[in-house]
Amino acid sequence: MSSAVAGFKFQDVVRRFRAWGDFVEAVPYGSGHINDTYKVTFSMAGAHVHYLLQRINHKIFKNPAAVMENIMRVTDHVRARLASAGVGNVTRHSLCVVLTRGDAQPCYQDGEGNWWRMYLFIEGARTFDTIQSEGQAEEAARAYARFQNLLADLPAPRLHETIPNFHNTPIRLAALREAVKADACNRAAGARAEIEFVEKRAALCARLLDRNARGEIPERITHNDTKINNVMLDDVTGEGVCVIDLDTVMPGLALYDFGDMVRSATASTPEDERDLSKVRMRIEMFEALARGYLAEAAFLNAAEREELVFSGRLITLMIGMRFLTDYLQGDVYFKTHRPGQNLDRCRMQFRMVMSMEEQAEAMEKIVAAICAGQAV
Ligand code: ADP
Ligand code: GN1
Ligand code: MG
Repeated sequence: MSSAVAGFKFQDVVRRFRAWGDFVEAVPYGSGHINDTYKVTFSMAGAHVHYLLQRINHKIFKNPAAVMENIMRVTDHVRARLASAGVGNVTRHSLCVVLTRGDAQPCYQDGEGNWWRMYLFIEGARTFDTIQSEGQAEEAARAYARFQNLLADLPAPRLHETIPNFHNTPIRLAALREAVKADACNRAAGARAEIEFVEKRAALCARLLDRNARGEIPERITHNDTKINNVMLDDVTGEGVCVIDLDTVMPGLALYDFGDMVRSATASTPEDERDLSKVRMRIEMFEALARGYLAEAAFLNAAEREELVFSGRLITLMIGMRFLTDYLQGDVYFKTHRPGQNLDRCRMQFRMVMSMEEQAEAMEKIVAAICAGQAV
């Protein structure tokens, strides 16, 4: 029975929430890079019930109350839309926040300044760090596109930007250059090839934002962290059951979401693979993603369709730049489990960029064929 993992007295935290029964245990869970996540078990009159407890990383999300306000609005809206469409089992298809006892707040701040939140635990489904089949890629892409569809009519006001300029690639490039200049940990010399890799591609960074500024690519409500392990797939049917990890749902470009799906779902290896000879963009996974996404994302305009392939390359380059920046700054942002892991993650991303560059023409043909099929 782990009642005090990582120094926290979980009994004291969980009793703040409207989870009934007897606390049994809290076990670290999942492989996210940002928050601390625990699977919590309660016994309700002898039956075990699970919840998902998270300590929000408030160094990264500097305004946790704004994050939770977004999440409440988004999940309430998604549930209402699903219910009015006659979808059953709605609480399995949207994250459900468990409120605090008494004051009914979406999160609880403890005496040490930690912010905690609790969700219903989605049973009978799981996430994958590396996907195994084209069916999984297609289902994941469908689920993310449905999520974007469901939020298209979210009433005003605009959602909070929980991390400003999150996908602003020119700003990410400037941050990398600053980190190289400061070289706080004397690591830049060991990452020369990676820094050069980025500089050679610097001209690509502003492409989507420029088209956005010209009014060609619209702002939408997007997820902004559509890594493949942020969508739960049903254990039996394989269906995309629920989109999770909603901290970064905010105004963005739909292409950021498609791009991050391409980055994470087409990868042949884990994100920190050191044997780069194993790393490649699996084109059959790309085809499945594009099929699934385009089947649901009828809202995409011509300019967005034109940039689907490019978005994968850009987001992969940008996430690689972020891993590199964090490596140079001393691993202060992403969780790491061994020395050099952020540099390994960066190298793996850049190998994926190369693989996408090599296969760009074939990827474009796939998108064109799917779009042509839809036009018929
Ligand atoms: P992070 O922001 O650190 O990535 P996530 O919110 O993605 O944290 O949660 C980490 C992992 O916990 C997910 O990849 C998923 O496997 C699991 N998880 C998150 N929310 C739920 C939930 N409501 N039910 C079941 N599992 C969940
Ligand atoms: C983080 O939270 P998680 O692990 O799903 C990061 C993403 C990166 C991803 C890379 C808030 O996602 O932006 O793409 O790691 N989330 C945040 O694996 O920075
Ligand atoms: Mg996550």
